Amino acid sequence: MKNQLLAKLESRKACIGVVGLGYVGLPLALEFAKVGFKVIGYDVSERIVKNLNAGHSHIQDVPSSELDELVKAGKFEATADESRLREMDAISIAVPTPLAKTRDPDMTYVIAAADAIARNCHPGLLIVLESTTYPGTTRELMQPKLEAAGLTVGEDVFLAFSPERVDPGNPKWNTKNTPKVVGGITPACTEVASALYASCLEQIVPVSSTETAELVKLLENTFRSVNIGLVNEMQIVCDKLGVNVWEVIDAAATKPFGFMKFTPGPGIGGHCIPLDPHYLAWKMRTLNYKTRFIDLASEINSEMPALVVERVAQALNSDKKPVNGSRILVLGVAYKRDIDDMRESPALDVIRLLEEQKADVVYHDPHVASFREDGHERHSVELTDEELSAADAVVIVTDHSSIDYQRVVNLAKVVVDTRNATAGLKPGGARSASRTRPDLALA
Ligand code: SAJ
Repeated sequence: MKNQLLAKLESRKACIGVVGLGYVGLPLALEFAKVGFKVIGYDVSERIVKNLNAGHSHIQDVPSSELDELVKAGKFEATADESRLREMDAISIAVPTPLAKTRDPDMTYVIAAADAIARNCHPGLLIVLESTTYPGTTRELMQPKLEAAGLTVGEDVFLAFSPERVDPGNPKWNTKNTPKVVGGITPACTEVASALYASCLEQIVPVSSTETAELVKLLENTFRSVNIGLVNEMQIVCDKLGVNVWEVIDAAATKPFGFMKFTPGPGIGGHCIPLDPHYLAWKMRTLNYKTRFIDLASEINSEMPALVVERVAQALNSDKKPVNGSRILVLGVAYKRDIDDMRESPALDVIRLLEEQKADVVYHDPHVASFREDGHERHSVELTDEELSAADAVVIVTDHSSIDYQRVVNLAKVVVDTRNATAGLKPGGARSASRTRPDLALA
């Protein structure tokens, strides 16, 4: 079976399947199609399937022109028909793995995909799970389903894990040139999974097991969460000592070795960093081990929005204004600069906390025209001179590059800058409360 599959991959005669056509699955599907494979993308959304087959891409990194060309060439087609899985020789699964409100893994989508594949699997099939998940998922959740279908993993079918490393909008690193870690249930699984990705990706990094590959991803993103937590704590330390944390970090970053720059902020957002470490924490809890770094970083990072609101209250206080009834303009609500993604954005917490104190909150974000939260729609206000000068405080939560921060400083009464976006600007009319202690605020 292994040699037959390797030959099909080598000759590009294999039919490749991708389950889940989002920001991970669609770019991956097209990389396979571009090297000559027939690719079938499976997604449960009929709307996405219809649009893709019409050549319309819903993913920012996939131009519709490229998609349309591959659809017309008969190299890529999308389907919502589960029975089409039967035609596939190799399947990569890239479905969401969100966390439930209780911070427990929500494996609904992975289980649905695994069950669909188990209903349609056949000897000679390779399955690779890409979704970020707790260590052990591939072996404990996926393998039994294949064996229940009467197939032996490593002989009849092949099973591996390969973490997705897609950073949407990254101008330098993309699906093709980002090294791809691959770990199989057996060496034969690792071999065929590596051959699958080697057909279209530049660098393959085989590892000895699925747990190893699952942990690689969790280490990568826990590393970020912990280091962001560290610099957020440095923000608190510097505020109490009246030191500018940004100056400390920039000077530390001149160390040419043994240091990596992270920057403090209003908290962490996105669908990776705030969530991925909790997959590891959850698994270790089942083994009666408390992953203290993960828990502490998460604790510090999630208390940052409240600290931002405290800085706003102190800034208003120095103008003898209560938060209650003050007009606050939140500048930038996406979870990081120059994107439109709101998932887990700390701006949502900042707005909620301010409104709990009865502030009158509006927002401006050039990338987010509107968003729904707690059941009601909010719309970005135009960044007019009136809007800027009418606000009792302007809070920079996300530092989009397209904003003229000198204009903000000139017109606003007070600016709370959580991203150091106003560093080095000429002091305008605003007093910048870039520290917890406004008496130490820069003029
Ligand atoms: N953040 C900070 N300080 C920092 C870095 C980030 O406060 O020094 C905040 C951001 O504002 C954001 C959150 O943390 O709210 C996450 O930022 P991120 O730069 O980690 O961006 P993400 O969530 O898009 O993370 C993705 C991840 N990619 C994958 O999981 C494949 C991550 O592993 C990448 O390292 C990251 O992109 C990247 O480097 O851009």
